[in-house]
Amino acid sequence: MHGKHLISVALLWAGLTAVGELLVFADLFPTVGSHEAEDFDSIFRFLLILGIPVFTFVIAVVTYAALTWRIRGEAPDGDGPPIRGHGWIPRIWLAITAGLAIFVMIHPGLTGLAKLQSSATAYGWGKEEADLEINVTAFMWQWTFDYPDGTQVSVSKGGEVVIPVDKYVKFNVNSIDVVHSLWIPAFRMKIDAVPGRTTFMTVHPTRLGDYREDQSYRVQCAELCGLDHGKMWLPVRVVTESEFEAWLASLKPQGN
Ligand SMILES: [Cu+2]
Repeated sequence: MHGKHLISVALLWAGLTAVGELLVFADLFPTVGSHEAEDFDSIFRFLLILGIPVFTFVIAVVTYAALTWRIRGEAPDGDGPPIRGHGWIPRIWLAITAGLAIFVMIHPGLTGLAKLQSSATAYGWGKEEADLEINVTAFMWQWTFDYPDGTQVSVSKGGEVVIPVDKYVKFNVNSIDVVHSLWIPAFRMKIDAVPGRTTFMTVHPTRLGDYREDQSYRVQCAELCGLDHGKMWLPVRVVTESEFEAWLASLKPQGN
C-alpha cells in the first residue's frame, strides 16, 4: 500500500477510535441498582474499549477505500484482476482479533460466570444462604411472586415486587407454559423461565429505587412469548428492611 494512503487511513482510524472511546465513558447506562449491575457495566465498558479499535479499523479502511478508489463516470464491464498475496497486515489482523476473542471468552466471560454463580460469597457477604427467596412463576401473560410468608404479588392483582436493600435476594423461577425471561434492568440480571425446571438468579440491591421515579425498576418479560408479552411486567421497589417488613405486614389478610 502507498505510504500516503497508509498514513491517511491511520489518521482516520485514530480519530474514529478517539471518538468511540470517549463515548464509552459517556453516561449511557440505566440506573446502577445492584452489585451485579456494577459488574456488568464495567464488563460492558471493558468489551467496548477492546472492541472499538477493531470496529473503527474496519470502518476507516472501508470508508477510505470507497472514497479514494470509487469509480467515476461509466462503470467498467468486468471485474478487475484478482489480488493474491500474503501480506503482513492480514496476518497481524488475524492474530490480534483472534487473540482478543479468545481472551474475552476467558475473561470476563468464564471468570464473570463463575463469579455470578457463586454470587453469595463472591460479593464479600460471606454466606451461602439467601436472605430472601422468592418463588417466581411465569405464564402467558403474567408473573406471580410468592414470598416466604405466603404473600403473593402478581400482574393481575396490580401488585409490585418489593425487596429490601442491601440483602441477598434469590429468585427461583418457573414457567408453566412457554419460555419467558425474568429481567430487571436496574439490576442488569436476566434469567429464562423454562417449563419443567427451576432456574434462579440472585441480586444484591445497593440502593433504594422505585418504578414511579425510574422505569429501570421493573420486572419485564424478555422473551417474546405471545400476544400480551409486552404487558408482562410489574413495578419493582427497593426499600429499607423496616419498610419491607411493614409492606409484608400490610398485605397480610386482616385478623392474622
Ligand atoms: Cu413472557
